[in-house]
Amino acid sequence: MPDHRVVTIERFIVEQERLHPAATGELSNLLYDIALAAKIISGYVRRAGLVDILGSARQTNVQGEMQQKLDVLANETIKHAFEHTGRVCVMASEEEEGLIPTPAQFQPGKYVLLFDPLDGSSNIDVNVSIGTIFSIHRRLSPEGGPGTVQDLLQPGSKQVVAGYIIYGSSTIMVYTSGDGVHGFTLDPTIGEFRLLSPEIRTPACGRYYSVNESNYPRWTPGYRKAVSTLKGVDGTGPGRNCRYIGSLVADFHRNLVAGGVFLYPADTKSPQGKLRLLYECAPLAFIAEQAGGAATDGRRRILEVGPTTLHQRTPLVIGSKEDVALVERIVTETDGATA
Ligand code: FBP
Repeated sequence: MPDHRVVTIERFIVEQERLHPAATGELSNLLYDIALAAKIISGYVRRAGLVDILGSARQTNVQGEMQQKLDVLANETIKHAFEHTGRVCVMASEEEEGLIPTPAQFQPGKYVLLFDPLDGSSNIDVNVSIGTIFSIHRRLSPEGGPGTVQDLLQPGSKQVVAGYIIYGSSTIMVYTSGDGVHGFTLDPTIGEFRLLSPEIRTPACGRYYSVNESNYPRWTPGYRKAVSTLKGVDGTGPGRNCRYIGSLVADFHRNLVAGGVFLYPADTKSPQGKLRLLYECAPLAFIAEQAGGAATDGRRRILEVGPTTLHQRTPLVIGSKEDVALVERIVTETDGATA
């Protein structure tokens, strides 16, 4: 007998809102907007090989990377889903250089949205899981007027909501609003996100480590030693299994659920690290900590890093608490307390 008790994301959000008597419902509506954008992008990804949306868009983004058609489509889908709602005053995307203002004909709202429209771009054309990452803050500037860069450049500790969507064997959405981490799966038979993983907790010590080891020659001695320890080749403990998909959201999600640590250290090619603080690292750090895990840049909590530019990069060590602490201890002992 199938379980008839379906908890959709809409119902779950309403129930969460009841926990906050002062809530106006605007944040709930923002989460509905994200779920809608996720369903639209999921539809594109599912049909990617069948319609002409694979391959390069023949233009580069602010990072100097060649944009994929799906990058552009996902970026436009998210902007369109939010610009008219009256809930956000300004947005920023990993794919765009400057801030994205709310069009003049729409009322600017009290929230700020930052997003990576399609994470794992290098995996789009080879049918490997990709995703969307989002982060929501309250505006700092006076209500009613346009949002500003200062509204966007807030430390991760000020996030009110953060989450990601994975377009993989199924489409899942995982988010936190500061009351734990909850996972939903898109049920194609009803077109709704269903609550299947409430209260996700990540094991304190994991069985996986995830890192692009081809960068090993460019790492500091500290990171070389830390990864050797994770592999168990320095005899200090049992080795963990290596898993690296090359899509941050997919690597992060596996480690969140099964336990493990993901690392993208700074190296001689990317001295500030590769991953973006505002669109990738801060939102996942909020989720990791809410699930009992941790996230650092090798020395500091990612959530304490104060952003100074929209496309700032940072080293990242994220996942199971004890594994992150182990890497941080080895890196600071070997390379010193300051980068
Ligand atoms: P984008 O695809 O959003 O640019 O993200 C960067 C990313 O693809 C991450 O998803 C992933 O963890 C990393 O870069 C892979 O980098 P590399 O190919 O150097 O291992």
